[in-house]
Amino acid sequence: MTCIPKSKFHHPQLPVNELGLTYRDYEGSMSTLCAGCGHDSVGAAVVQACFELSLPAHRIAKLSGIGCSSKAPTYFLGKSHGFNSVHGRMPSVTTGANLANRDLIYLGMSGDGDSASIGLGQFAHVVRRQLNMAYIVANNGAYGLTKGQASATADRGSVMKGGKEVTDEGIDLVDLALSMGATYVARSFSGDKEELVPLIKGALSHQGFAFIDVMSPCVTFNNHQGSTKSYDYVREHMETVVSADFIPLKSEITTQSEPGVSQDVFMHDGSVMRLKPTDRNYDPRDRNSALSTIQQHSDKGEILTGLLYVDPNARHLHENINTVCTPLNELTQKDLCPGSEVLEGINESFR
Ligand SMILES: Cc1ncc(C[n+]2csc(CCOP(=O)(O)OP(=O)(O)O)c2C)c(N)n1
Ligand code: SF4
Repeated sequence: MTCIPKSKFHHPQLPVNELGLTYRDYEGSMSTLCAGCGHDSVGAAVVQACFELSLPAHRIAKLSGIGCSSKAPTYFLGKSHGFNSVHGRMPSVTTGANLANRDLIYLGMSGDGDSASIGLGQFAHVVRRQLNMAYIVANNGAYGLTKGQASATADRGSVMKGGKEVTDEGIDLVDLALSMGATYVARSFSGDKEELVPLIKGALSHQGFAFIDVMSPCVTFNNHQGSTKSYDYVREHMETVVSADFIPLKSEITTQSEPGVSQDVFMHDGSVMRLKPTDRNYDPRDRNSALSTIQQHSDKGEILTGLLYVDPNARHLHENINTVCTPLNELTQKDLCPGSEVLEGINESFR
């Protein structure tokens, strides 16, 4: 419970990162989610990723909408900036914050209801604007917080807890993110920390819009037989097409990528995603082939996981609209209002 404070004590020999911080320093309040909820594992993976990247807490801003998934940021990165916004409106709040201060690392945490139902319009536009952020959806195919109604990602033909079959086509957010121009797209499972942590590290380091759809089962309302978002179903149907390892810029690359087995993709900031496609014909730098492969697998009821698409030459909103490198919130009155003479000159140039 959040009213029960977490103990600040930890084992004196816990490993520390480059900042001298332990994993515990990246945790948040005590979780109030149901025991076994996938969202807590997603939070733990975020903590692990930020610890391993040695990110200073004050450089991260975590934003969310409404839902159990959107509550989850309270339980990680307790020393970072945080904003719990309105249902489905996290993207526009993040856009405003990012435009005002481009120097922070933006982490959006959302649910499938938050992003694919009420927030679908906001989701589509934040992708096409290529906001520089990592956007995680903890996807359980249901509205957990309001007691288990089907969300827009629930698959057609799957059965909800009350016994009703879903009759509408489900929305695949990975598909949508790819079509709208996301430059880093991955899918994973809350129960697979080994796969998820490097994907989150890559997303936080990506200079562009990074999206991760995490299958994150709701143990209370959508973990029964007939659900396609339960722990059992996801475990039985997931197939990793490209496993990724993240090598930060500062680290020495000690081994060579093996030709035909793995490939190194150099990101904007010099860090490296080392990719191992399980299917030799799958190229995670080819958007069209990613789209068709995901579709083919989804038709067979399979869930393709791993880093599905990456554009190492990605651009983001600030580059597209050519803003100054200084964060806008640091500009002074003098920078913003250079005086009547300069204004006269600008007006003159339009005559
Ligand atoms: C504008 C508005 N409409 C509806 C709600 C009610 N509501 C709260 S959370 C939620 C759905 C949450 O589902 P999801 O985003 O999938 O998160 P989960 O709880 O499953 O993690 C709804 C419909 C609300 N809070 N605000
Ligand atoms: S209701 Fe579902 S989504 Fe919400 S905390 Fe419980 S298990 Fe998680």
